[in-house]
Amino acid sequence: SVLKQLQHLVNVSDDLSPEEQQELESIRRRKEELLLDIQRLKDEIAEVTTEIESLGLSEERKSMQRNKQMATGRKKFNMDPTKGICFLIDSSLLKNTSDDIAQFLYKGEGLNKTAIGDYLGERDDFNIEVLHAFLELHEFTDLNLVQALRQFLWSFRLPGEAQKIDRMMEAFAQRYCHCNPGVFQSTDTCYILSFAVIMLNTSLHNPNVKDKPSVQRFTAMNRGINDGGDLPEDLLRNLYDSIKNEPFKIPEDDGNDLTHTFFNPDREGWLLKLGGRVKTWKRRWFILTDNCLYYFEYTTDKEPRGIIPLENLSIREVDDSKKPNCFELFIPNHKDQVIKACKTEADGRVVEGNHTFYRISAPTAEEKDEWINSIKAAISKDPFYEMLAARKKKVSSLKGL
Ligand code: 4IP
Repeated sequence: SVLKQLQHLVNVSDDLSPEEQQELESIRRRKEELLLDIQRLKDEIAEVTTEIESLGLSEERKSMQRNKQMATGRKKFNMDPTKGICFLIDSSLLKNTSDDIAQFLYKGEGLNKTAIGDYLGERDDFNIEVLHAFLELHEFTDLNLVQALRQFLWSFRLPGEAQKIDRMMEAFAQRYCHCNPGVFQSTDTCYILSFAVIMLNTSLHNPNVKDKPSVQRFTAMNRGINDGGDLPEDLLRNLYDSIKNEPFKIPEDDGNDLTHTFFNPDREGWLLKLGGRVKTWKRRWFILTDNCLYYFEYTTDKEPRGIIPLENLSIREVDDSKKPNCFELFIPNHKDQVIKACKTEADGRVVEGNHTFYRISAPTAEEKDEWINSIKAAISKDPFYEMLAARKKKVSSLKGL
């Protein structure tokens, strides 16, 4: 409106009185000032707009850079969990607190579940702290043990090392008991039953395990584990049914998980065996299972001809002038002692064996190596069973109190 007024005055300026001329002049000045103000405002707006634009751009650039670093961190974590975590902390993408790291692992975005398992299983105090923080993110309230285990075992992959598994299952048992007070007498009970359930899963669903346990057997196997007392039969029956109906889903099964560790498939095959007293070579069907070597005359035989418990035995490769690919089972440092074993005589009697060593020949060098490795694995003390045995002992000793 000022401009309009001005225009009008300009049009009529010739007929103006000196006062009006003065007023006109002042209006002209105001107009110029106004135009200058407008220009200044426009400049300011332009400046701010550019600033906003450049700000947006650098934010975008920054977030792109962060994403890139995050991806690098994840890759590093998958290759070496500890290095990956250090990298993410150094890049300020992760706070150096057990809670923050636990959150990161629990979310697990782009992370390899084996690497998560390795990190959580480490013996370092800080890793143990993270493990407990990680478990606190799991909500087990009102879940039965199988449901809780399903959730837990899906969030990472159990490492193969016994001590790591022990720490993780211990932390699991503590968390489960904390969320469900009163279900078990102690965390040891929960720990032992968790293993029993994992082993049951394999027995029921691994095709290599021929002998499928019944619910009665499962219940019987878990007698007395509740600090000397029995767990309610309903509870055990429910767990059994749940596993039977739906096996555990275990992430990225590359053959190195807990179920495989516990249940290596049995080795079986034809081998030649040298007699004890009478040194004749006999072709026998051998089966390696339960830390014992069984041999049969025919693959279809129900009863073995002989059973060799592997406890206290050692194995070595040997050269034989008559047969290739030989190995021997023997008692270390007692070369003349008869190995504890049994065999069935031709008349059906079961008698003790006569061998101070068992010499065996495999059909190929490869099979010889495989047998040696499998037997060695069976002979060497199984840390998992030891670990479980220790718990069971602890629990049953409480019974005596
Ligand atoms: C037999 O030789 C067989 O080799 C037996 O093997 C063997 O028993 C006997 O050992 C040996 O005398 P003959 O058949 O020529 O009599 P298998 O039982 O597999 O047939 P082992 O203990 O090796 O099974 P001794 O120790 O009983 O002589």
